[in-house]
Amino acid sequence: MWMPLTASLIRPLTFSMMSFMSWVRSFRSFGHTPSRGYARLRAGVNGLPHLPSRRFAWLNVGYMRHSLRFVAALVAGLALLAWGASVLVTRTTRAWFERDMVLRAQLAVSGGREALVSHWEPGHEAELRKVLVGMTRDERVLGVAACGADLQLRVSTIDYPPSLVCSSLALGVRPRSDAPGAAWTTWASVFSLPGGRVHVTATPLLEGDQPLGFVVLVHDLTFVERREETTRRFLALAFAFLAIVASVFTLVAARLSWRGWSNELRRLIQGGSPPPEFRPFLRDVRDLVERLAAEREAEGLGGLWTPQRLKNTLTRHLHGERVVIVANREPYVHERTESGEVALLHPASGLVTALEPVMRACSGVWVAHGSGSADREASDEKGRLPVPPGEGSYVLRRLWLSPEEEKGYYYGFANEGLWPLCHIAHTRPIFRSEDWRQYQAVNHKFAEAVGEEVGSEDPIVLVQDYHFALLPRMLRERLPRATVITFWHIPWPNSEQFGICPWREELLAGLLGSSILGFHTQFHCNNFVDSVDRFLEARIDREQHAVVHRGHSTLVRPYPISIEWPSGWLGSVPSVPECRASVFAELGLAPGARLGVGVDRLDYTKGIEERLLAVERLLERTPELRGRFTFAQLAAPSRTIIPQYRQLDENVSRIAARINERFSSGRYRPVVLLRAHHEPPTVFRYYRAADVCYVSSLHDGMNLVAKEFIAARDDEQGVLILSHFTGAARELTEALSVNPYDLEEASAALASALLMPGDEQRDRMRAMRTLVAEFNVYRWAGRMLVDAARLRRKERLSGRLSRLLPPVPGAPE
Ligand code: ADQ
Repeated sequence: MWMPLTASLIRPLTFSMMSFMSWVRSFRSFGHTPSRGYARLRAGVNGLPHLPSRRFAWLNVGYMRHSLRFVAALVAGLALLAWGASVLVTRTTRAWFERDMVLRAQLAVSGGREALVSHWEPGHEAELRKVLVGMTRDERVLGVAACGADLQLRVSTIDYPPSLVCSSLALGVRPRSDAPGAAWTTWASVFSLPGGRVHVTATPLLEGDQPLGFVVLVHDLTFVERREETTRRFLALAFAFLAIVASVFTLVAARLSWRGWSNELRRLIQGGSPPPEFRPFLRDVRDLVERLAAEREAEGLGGLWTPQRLKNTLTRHLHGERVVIVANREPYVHERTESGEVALLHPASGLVTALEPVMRACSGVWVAHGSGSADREASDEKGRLPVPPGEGSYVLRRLWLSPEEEKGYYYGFANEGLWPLCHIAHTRPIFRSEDWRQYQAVNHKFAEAVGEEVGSEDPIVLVQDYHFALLPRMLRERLPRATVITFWHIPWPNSEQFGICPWREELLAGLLGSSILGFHTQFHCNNFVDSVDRFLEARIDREQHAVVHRGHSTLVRPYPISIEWPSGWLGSVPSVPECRASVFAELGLAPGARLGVGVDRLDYTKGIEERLLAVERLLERTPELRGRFTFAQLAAPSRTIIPQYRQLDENVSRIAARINERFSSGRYRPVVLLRAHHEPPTVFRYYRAADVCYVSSLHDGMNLVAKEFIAARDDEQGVLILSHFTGAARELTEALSVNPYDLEEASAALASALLMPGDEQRDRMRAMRTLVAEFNVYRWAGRMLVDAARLRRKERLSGRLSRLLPPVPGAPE
């Protein structure tokens, strides 16, 4: 695998590694979203043609910088050492000198003792001075004095400093005034005099036991200081020399080993075999090369991901393999209206919003439950029809479910069990064994339908969402060589919460039939892996982000979903001023009024009650907005046969009515509840008309309404208020982020949004538009398909290898 890597691949690789490292550094230091960091990494990879022409030129710059850093550290260390050594040497030599001076003084006094004693008596001053002068023959002795037992100066030489008086020196020599001669001791000290520092020794002069007085010898200390200075200078020079020699030797040695290392690397690039110490490093490099090469190839010429680019990726990596999507919701619903006509509807579903453009780009088959009242009439006897109508980019295969199946599988197990289990919205999950039976049966039914639609033994099947947790394993058993990519569109709870599901092991095992299992965030991946760890016998490979269960490996990765860019619906809506005018006319708003919007399925996870309560709080605390601010809530009825959803519908209506009762005046109503399914052009018209869009989910895997609002605002105006508890909040950091439960915070955010200057709105909107444009749904699908392609290549290679290897005796066939 390694051998065919050419120099031209390694050079970009090394540069990419640098980009990667700088990305990691900047990512760490700014604590930014991975997506931004990733964009910067990509920018580094795309900039490859501008590589410096000299091989490893950047390494030399880096090498120099490292060398300088090393030399600076070495010199600083040695300087510190030199300073410490000089302090130590100075102290030691000074102590030696002082001890030496005391000995010399004692020697001088004991040598001249006889002469001193014989001339000590008064009247012999001239002779005594001569003796003292004799003692000053040593040039370092500045002066000598003889002090009597009465502590008065007897005689001194001419240079003896007058400030050194006998009575004060006696304090050191004679411990007490009545001390006997035996108690008198030699005493020494250093004094600072105007002429410099001197060393003074006072030595007692005794006759028998009788003290006659003491002799004071004053030594000049300047010569000691001169010697100390010389020693210090010598030490500094010696250490400087050492620093230079050590630096040169180390740098030369490092240079030689670096050259050896890079020669070895070069040899490897040219096809040599790696020495053992290189192998772990090479494994990492090879992984990185493969990943970057796949990414670069997938990205083609760079720039935005488009349908064409996704198509190219599919052709290049998966040889145009037919993609089969399995989702409960169909992208087009045929409904018979009250007037008897058949209407074509686009369902209110984040999954459909994201996947439909992908399917248009990839072709293939979308297998879904045919839920529309006129669906059967619109499809052939197998439930197939080409879509989008008039375009026919792919095939929709509808599956018919009986009312019992729909009740048990969809409303029961999926929406009364798994949906509340996975969302922290304080609604209890309900698990009924009859629902579970239907869930198993319907998953089975879909597995059979997929079997009919795939065109080969190793198809690519994209399984969507919590309705099909068992399907991946069923497909694996039916089509062992299939690549099954499962995407879980809602959060995955922590293992403790997940553990309350009576069929937790079956669900986990079912999902682990996938080749790749995707979630919106790393956090949800971690929760899933923790659940596996807790409830299944499986091996978790944290390095590869994979789970190996019953001998099959599943990659568990985050793929944050997005929307198509630019949005196809923008073509069917008028300009922003026209949208605003038409929406204002529909709602009966005055021209200067301010408008907020919310767009959701009527679902308790979306925080619609909290949103309306925040509007109420806003009007309470900001009376000047009464009569001027209107909040329009587009709410598509959803899962209405489930009691909690009916209850939510009632609550929302009640809260809206109360707010309207409190703050209405004349024709003004602060809350407009548009409880209906609206076709995308209407939804986009509202997005474009609004001053603010408030997404207040209590828990949401991603939330595509937030991204749609951004896509709709090509005028770069409008403010997005986004709940912390959405996956989108991790990417859209320029939105006003709120805790929807905190009504004070949420109402304050609404007030700030309405006051936000146009420039700031533009800056925030522009940043978010750049991000959504880059991280659009084609990129989301492209990344999963490229990962799938890599997996298929690996499996094919290992399959080929196992066919080539001789069978192991005794091993099972
Ligand atoms: P949903 O829960 O459906 O998706 P979301 O991602 O917000 O939530 O998508 C809702 C879609 O429905 C949007 O395209 C929106 O325009 C549309 N819609 C909402 N109200 C409507 C109305 N009244 N009329 C018409 N259309 C309406 C699930 C997860 C999300 C995840 C998506 C995609 O719950 O967390 O973002 O899947 O993975």
